Amino acid sequence: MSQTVKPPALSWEPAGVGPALSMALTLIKGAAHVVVVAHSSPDGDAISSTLAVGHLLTLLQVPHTLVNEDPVPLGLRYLPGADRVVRPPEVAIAPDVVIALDCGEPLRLGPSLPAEWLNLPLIVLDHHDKWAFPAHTVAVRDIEAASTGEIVYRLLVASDVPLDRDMATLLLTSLYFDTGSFRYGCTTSGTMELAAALYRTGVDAWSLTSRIYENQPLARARIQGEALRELRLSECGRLAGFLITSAMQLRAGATAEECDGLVNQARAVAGVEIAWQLHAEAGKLRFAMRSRGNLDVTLIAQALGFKGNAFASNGWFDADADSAVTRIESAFAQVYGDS
Ligand SMILES: [Mn+2]
Repeated sequence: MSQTVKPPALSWEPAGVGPALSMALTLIKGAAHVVVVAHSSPDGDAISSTLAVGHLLTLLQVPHTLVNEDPVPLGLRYLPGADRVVRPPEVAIAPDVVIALDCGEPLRLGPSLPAEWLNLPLIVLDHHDKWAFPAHTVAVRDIEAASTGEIVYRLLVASDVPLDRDMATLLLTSLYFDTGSFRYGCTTSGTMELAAALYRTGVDAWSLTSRIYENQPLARARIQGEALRELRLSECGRLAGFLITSAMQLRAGATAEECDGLVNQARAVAGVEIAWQLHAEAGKLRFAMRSRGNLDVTLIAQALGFKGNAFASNGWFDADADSAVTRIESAFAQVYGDS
């Protein structure tokens, strides 16, 4: 049964969040035109949070435009409002308030966002550790929050508008992505408290998760098969990965975008601690590395000359495929011993 409910306040509130939410709401309610933006190359949390804030602004009757540097990922275009996201240069009416989401650093918003927009009254809702926004920013931050969607929910509660099924769909999607459907370590009893409030609107978990996890284009399924056939496992069994050539993409009928994220399939193999993938894209090789959490990726990323953290690294190789694979495998061996 679908229903609209009054969203219950969460039973805890991080320090400083309450006053920041009131300041944010005052700015929002006084705005003539709000631009809502999240980090470039948006993930499920970034897009869901953007759409959820857009939905809230609609309910509050505040004119707004939703933007992102990059398109909504293929697998998220079914979300309510996804077709409303445009690139920053397409914004027709200059904003007087900007809301940035799921991002602690202006640089991550992408190069086409006009720099002067960051001098406007600026509200940031975020759960990242890093912080580089200007001093005038109204920061609604909680680095313990499992997803930015959780902070958007707090804004909804403070706005005193009802929680409907579309909003619940968006906020649950943000939670599914950033908690790996309640599997990652960031999942807490608080996450479940929020999820319970959202499920109370009558959303059906399977109807949401089947669209996220069992809704891939045929080409994606085929390229996954191609990739897994090429899986290389190190002698110690802790490193696994694959190279996806453009010939493989052609055979599968898959685009480079449809190769994104396949690395998790390599990490899912028993005993594998760190997984990598390389796929041909625009004449180069796109690199991704992911850890299960027991081995740190940072030093391997450094050895390869890429940015990275404990869990992940991304980058590009110009080099030919064979030497790129050799460099990845020797960087692992250098950091973690005999591979
Ligand atoms: Mn996030």
